[in-house]
Amino acid sequence: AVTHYRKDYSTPNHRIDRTLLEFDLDAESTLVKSRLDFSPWHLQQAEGLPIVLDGEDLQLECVTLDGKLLDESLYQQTDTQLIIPNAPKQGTLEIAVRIRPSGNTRLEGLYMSNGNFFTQCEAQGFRRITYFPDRPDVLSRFTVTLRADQAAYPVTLSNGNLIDSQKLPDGKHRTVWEDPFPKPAYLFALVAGQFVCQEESITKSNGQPALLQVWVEPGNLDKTDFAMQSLKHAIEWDRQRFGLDLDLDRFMIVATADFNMGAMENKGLNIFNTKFVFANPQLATDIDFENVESVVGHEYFHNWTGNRVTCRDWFQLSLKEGLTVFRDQEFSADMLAKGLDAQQAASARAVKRIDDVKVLRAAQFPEDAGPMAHPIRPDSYQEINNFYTVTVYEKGAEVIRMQHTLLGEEQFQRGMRIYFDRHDGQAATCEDFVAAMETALQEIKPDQDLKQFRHWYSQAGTPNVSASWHYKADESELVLTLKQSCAPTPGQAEKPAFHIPVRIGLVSNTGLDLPLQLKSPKNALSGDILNFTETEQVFVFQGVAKGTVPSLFRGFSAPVQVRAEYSLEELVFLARHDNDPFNRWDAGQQVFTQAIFEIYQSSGDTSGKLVQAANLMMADLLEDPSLSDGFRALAIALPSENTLFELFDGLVDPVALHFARQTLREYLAACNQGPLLKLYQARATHTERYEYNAVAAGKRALKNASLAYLTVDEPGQSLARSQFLSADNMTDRLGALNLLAHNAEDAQSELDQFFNMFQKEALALDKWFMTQATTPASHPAGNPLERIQALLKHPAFNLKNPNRARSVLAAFAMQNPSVFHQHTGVGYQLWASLVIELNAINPQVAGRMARALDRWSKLTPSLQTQARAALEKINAHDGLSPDVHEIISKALG
Ligand code: B3K
Ligand code: ZN
Repeated sequence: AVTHYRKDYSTPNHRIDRTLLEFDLDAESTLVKSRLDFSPWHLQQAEGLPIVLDGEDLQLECVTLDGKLLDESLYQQTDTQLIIPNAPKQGTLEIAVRIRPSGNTRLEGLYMSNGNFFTQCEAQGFRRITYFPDRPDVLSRFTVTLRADQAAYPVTLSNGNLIDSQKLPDGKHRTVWEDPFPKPAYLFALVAGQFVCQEESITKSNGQPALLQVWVEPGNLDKTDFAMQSLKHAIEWDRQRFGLDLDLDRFMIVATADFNMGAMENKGLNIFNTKFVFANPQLATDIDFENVESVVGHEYFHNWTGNRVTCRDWFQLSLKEGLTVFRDQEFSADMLAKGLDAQQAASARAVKRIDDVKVLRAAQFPEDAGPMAHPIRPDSYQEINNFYTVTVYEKGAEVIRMQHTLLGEEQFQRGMRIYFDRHDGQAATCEDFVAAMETALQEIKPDQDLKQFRHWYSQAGTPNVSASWHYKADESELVLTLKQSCAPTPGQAEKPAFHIPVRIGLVSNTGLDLPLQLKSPKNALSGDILNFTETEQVFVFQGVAKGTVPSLFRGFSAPVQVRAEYSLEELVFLARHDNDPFNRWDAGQQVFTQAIFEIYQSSGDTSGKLVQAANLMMADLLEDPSLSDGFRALAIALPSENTLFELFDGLVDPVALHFARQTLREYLAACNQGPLLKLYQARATHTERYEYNAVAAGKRALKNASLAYLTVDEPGQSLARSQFLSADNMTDRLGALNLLAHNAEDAQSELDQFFNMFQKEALALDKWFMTQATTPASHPAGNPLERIQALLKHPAFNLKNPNRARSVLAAFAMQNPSVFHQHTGVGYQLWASLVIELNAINPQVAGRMARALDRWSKLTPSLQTQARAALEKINAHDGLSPDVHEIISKALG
């Protein structure tokens, strides 16, 4: 396996100033002709440097240089490149290749989905379309001609503006597209086939109109309203909050059922997984609506952060991804808060923040602690597709958020303007971004810099922060000691201290925030942000009343694992009184976590003091009318099994952990049945029509969170059965179905009804598969693995479709720990054989699925033995893709 290193970056020899592409689209054999105008990268550069083009699985027809056909002695062709040695500094290259889209199951390059053509070029798919310098620092102006059969492929789209459209004699037609903006090849896209669109015209800030279109396969126009609305909101929001306007006359979104990822920000022609476009109340849950809005926003925001300024090389991926995730998170938060009063708005924002942090803790913290740990700006990779990770994306967003915290909104926006002034139209680096922010910071705080802050870009691993404090009654001082450390990660044994922004509050025993008066060190406090920069630091606060409890990392101000010396009483106090909703939620989660661990370590005993405290806290939460429904739904929900697995100090048996969590759930349900029922019923009897907004979604969330407790036994299960039947929306219907399928002895009739109702709706069927694939080991009818094996044989199952594959395989191996980790090892064996099967079909998706055992070294010894056997089975397979090979070999260490 070849490893690529960030330090090896060198500039290419040539620019490609213009790129003309011509496609004769045919499922079995598409002819791709290109005409590339090249010039020297450095003006002073010598003659005779080679032109280096990437290409894979291409059938080369001919190469012409400045009009002269090159015979084979004048170029070198390998499996991955076409090299023209001794090339002139400047000239025109013409290349013709043939490709076979119908055989492309990898879904990278040009492929077919349901008879239509799509492309996916990021990161390195363009090289599967034609020979080209397939690297993000080569920006070119593209003009694209598409020729296709008119009847089979009436709609043909590419990036930019439609400049010509004609019928051709032989039943074919032709369109010509010109993208006014230079772009790297990974932003190229084409789509061709049978589509219909919803469209709307808007007016840009400069008074010019722009056409917005959402294209889908016929029959799906009843699912596009919300995506269109989200797009308009995103455009408006980027204008308002970032001062960034749409730079195109035409902005298109096209949905496909076969897509490796969520969506792709190709210039002016975003291609989306249907999962992040389709939304109507019957088919999409509140979470789906939220995801559609955020992904539509995300791809749109890439138009500036990603496309106008792109990445110099793929090690800089977080430059666009971390920043764009930060932007989409802020967009969603602003949308959720829109139109609410101040208190409701704060609560809606907190709910969004909690949701985002849950993802980070459940998925990114394990990544940072496992064999794939990497800095948000990696130093090396074998397969770049494996580095579209929660670290690069979500931790990357946290690193941007910390800069936002340190600078404040106004200076952060100033930093954004500096960034665009310096780098618009360029391929930039993470360093360029931080340098722009540093300039903005120093405009207001000339004595500060981001030197130490840059460690967040270069160092992997989640920092551990331990916090302890004592009160000096005589001086009315609270002395807070913070210590930070970061465990070794692959290739990084020791790490200098991080610059960690700690948003802090001091909560007095009456529940009020005290004013912050920092005595020492001088200047470490800015507003409510403590700058924590040393391995160990002591902070002394003055004027502190007795009984005051510090609230640390409010709003999750840094992506760290905190161990604070709270007593149980203090945690319960914060869960009741912290004025920061994030920390209030977090304190409660810590109480639940400790209670579950207490049960886990006592083999099921619920009489311990942590369980008792959790129960009292639960009773309080259920009765507290001052909390919003959305917040309360999160506050009463137990931490996920993946989060608990990570938090436990020592080796874990996920099956026993599941049962411990289940025991607490049953105990809390039994003790609080009355209030739970009251909460449920107050929200179940409403009759208003479904609407997606923070308040309505919060209400449904609390209703379903209450039902989740109530369904531990029959009376609650009857409620779920009637909710399933009477639901007028997918949130309530699927919520009930999930609970029945996971808890009731028999949910076959509901599962059958759901199947019959939605058998023509692929995304709803994915949910049907997923519900069953996540049935836990505690299910009363026993052995859910048999059900999963049956799902794999179901006529509607299809490993080639990534959404369907994920709905069973990822659901079972990553979201169903008690079945996946069953002690016999059969779960691991099933996973291994599916990864091997998928490896041959779609290496990129197989690479994702291959990560299910990343954290196997945290399993109990006998499970480790089973896990190793499964990993070795995959490793021994002939013909492993680089994607799967990298993951498995790193896991085996
Ligand atoms: N930029 C795309 C990522 C596609 C990568 C495929 N290997 C999605 C996004 O972050 O918007
Ligand atoms: Zn992105």
